[in-house]
Order: sequence, then C-alpha cells, then structure tokens
Amino acid sequence: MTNETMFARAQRVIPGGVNSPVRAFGAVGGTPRFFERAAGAYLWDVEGRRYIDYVGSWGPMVLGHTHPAVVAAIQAAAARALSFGAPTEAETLLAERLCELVPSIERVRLVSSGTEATMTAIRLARGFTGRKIIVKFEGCYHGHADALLVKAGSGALTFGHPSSAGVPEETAAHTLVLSYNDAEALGAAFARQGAQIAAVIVEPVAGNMNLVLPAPGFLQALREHCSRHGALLIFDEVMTGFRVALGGAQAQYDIRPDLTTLGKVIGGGLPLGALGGRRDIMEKLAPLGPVYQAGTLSGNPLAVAAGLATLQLVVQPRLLERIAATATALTEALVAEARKAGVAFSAQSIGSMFGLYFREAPPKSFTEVMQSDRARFNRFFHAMLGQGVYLAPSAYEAGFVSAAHGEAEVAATLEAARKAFREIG
Ligand code: KE4
Repeated sequence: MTNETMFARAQRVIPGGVNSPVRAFGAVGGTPRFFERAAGAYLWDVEGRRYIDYVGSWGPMVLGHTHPAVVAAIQAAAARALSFGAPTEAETLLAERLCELVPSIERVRLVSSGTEATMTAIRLARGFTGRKIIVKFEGCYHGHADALLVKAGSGALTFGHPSSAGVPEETAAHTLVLSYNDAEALGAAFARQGAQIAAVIVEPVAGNMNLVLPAPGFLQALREHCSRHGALLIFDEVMTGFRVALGGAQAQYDIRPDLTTLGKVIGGGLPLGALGGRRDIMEKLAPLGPVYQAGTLSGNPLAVAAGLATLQLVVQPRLLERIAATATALTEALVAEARKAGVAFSAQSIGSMFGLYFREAPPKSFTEVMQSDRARFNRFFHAMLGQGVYLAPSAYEAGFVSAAHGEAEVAATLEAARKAFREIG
C-alpha cells in the first residue's frame, strides 16, 4: 500500500481523490500523502513515514494531534450519545465560554463548519440591514458559499465576477471585491455605495493568500466606515480565532466587530463552526427572528466536547504565548538559513500562524503575494516533504505551529531547510 496506489484508488470514486481541493497537491504537484495516524506534532503516512506537521488540519490542532484530554472528552461524550438533534448543557457551556473569551460575542449560534458560519453571517447581515451589497477582499477566503466565491478582475474597486462555475452572475453582482489593505479603495466604495452596503467581511489577519498582516489603520478604517454608513463589520476569525491571540485578531488589534465567525480550533478537530456577535443582530436569527438558519448536527455533542476540552487547555496562562515564541523562533531561523544559502526568502509569524515567502520581504497585499516565486516554493515544499517536514501544499496558505512543536521539531525542521535551500539554489 503506497500513497500512489491509495491516490489512484481514491480518484476512482472521489473527484480528484480528495474531499477538499487543496489536499490534492494540485498547486505543488506530486502525490498527496495519505495519513493514517497522528500524535503531537507528527503525522504518519500509509507507507509508515513520519512527518513534522505544520498544517495542523489547516488550523484546528493548536494543541497538537490527539491530545489525551481531547480524545478522552470525545470518548466520554460518545459513550453517552453521538447526536440528539436537541439542546444539551454542553452547547450552553461552549456558548458561554465563547462569549467570555470573545467579548464582542453577546450571543452565538453553533454550526458545523466555517462555511456555514460565514454563509449565515452574510444572510444575517442582509436580513438585519435590509441591504444587499457585501464587501470582501481579493485573496481572502471565507468558505465556499456562493456570495463569497467571488473575486475582482484586478485589485481595484469593481463588482465581483464568479471565481467558481455554478455561481450566477446575479449572485456575484452583489459582492464588491476590494484590495486587502487598500484603505483608499475602501473609502471610495463607501463614498459611492455606503448606503447599500450590508456588511464588510474580512480576515482580520489574512491567512488564505499566505499570511498577510493588516496594514496599520486598515482594520480601524473598516470599523469607522461601517459604523458611519450603518454597515456591519464581520470578522472572519475561523482561522485567526485562538491562533493570533486568545480573543482572536480582534483582541490583538483592539477592534470590536459586529459579528465574528469562528471554526477550526473551537472544534478541536471535529466539525464545528460558530457565528456570534451583537445581541440585537443575533436575535434576528430563527427561531426569534426572520433570518432562517438550521443544522441537523449543529452543536453536535462530540464536536462540542472536543471544543470545550481544547479551549480548556488553550486558556492556560502563557500557552498561546509559548506557541507564538516557537513560531517566531522557527521563522527567524528559516530566514537566517535562506540568507546563508543566498535564496530570496522571507518569513513572518503572528501568534501560532506563520508565512513563508520566496520574495525579499513579506507581502503586504494580494498583488505582492502574487509576485512570490511559486515555482521555488514548490521545489522547497517537496525538498522538505522528502525530509519528513509537511508544509501546506500551496504557496498561498499559512502554516501553523502547535503546543506540541518543541525545540527538537524546530531543530529538525531547520536541518531539513538547510538542505532544501541548497537544493533549490
Ligand atoms: P470550512 O468550511 O473549511 O470549515 O471553513 C471555511 C473557512 C472560512 N474562513 C476562513 C478564514 C478559512 O480559512 C476557512 C477555511 N480555510 C481553509 C484553509 N485555507 C480550509 C482548508 C480547505 O479548504 O480544505
């Protein structure tokens, strides 16, 4: 049984052999690794090879894989029930926890994915304001709801065009796509259509065009324009929540959004997302209000148990700071290794997220991201994979460090990078 034979077999029954496109290695080439076991900072593939994992299931595994306390919580919940489709105390406990950790969240609705959370946030914003236009930013990803699979032709102010087949032009037409960090374009959009804008949805720290930090004042400008024009500010913290800081990027940058979407970490690796925010907005959701939203497995007992156990550990004093220090040490050492090898490379981290760039300096916009040397990243990716280091299989994804990544994992990663930088030359 090899990764190749597993991939060939999967492709006979699953489109592209994967259940989420980025997993297919389409961006980097080669054969995806089929994993069968994980523990701490490590993954093992079907050929028995071990990898240091910097994907962490795209964010959820902030404690490291199969943390004993999380596994035990899931096992205990499973022994009682797998699903009720009825309210449980655990859902209230998780909702209370989220309201406590993210003060802008006064009411919260649990769902089963980040996409469900952002899809609902858009519908709720439109229902609350009675307006249609949604503003998003090119390079930001908010899941695959129709209204959000839209991007501009350029980075300029423009009405969106679908970036996926199957999204009607009429749907895309209500999505305005701007350039991330371009406060001028933002001001122009509000000046022209502020009264028709229902909401702005943003990754307060962008992690889906690789890692791009908000420019000084950008998030504040979003908050001011939304407040002035009666539009809602939605922080999509599905990735940044409990990764950038305990209270999310909103705590790090001291901005109070009207709505926040969460996912990944709050499910501890099980399917769970959340939409939360101002009480007056959230209470427009059914059954209290006219905006419908529902889900058979929303608040699933096992996912909620995993999320509660994870958050119980994440709030431990200095845990996130310790993981952030590991991410900083890793990125700084990688930059030093690249410099020794004469490779044009930069890197940065924020909390436990990091970005690696084959360009002289970290990008500050989608345009600068696209100027990175993608071919060189792909060669670096495979050189690292061959030495047992699993990076995100795309130049346009952020990486993640966990509490289980220690000095040994960082040292082994640097040893592999030393060789990889020389190999790609
Ligand atoms: P999910 O529906 O995949 O749970 O969440 C969608 C989503 C929403 N918002 C943000 C900021 C996100 O990063 C995501 C999902 N992130 C990707 C990683 N870039 C998930 C990986 C994948 O699509 O397989």
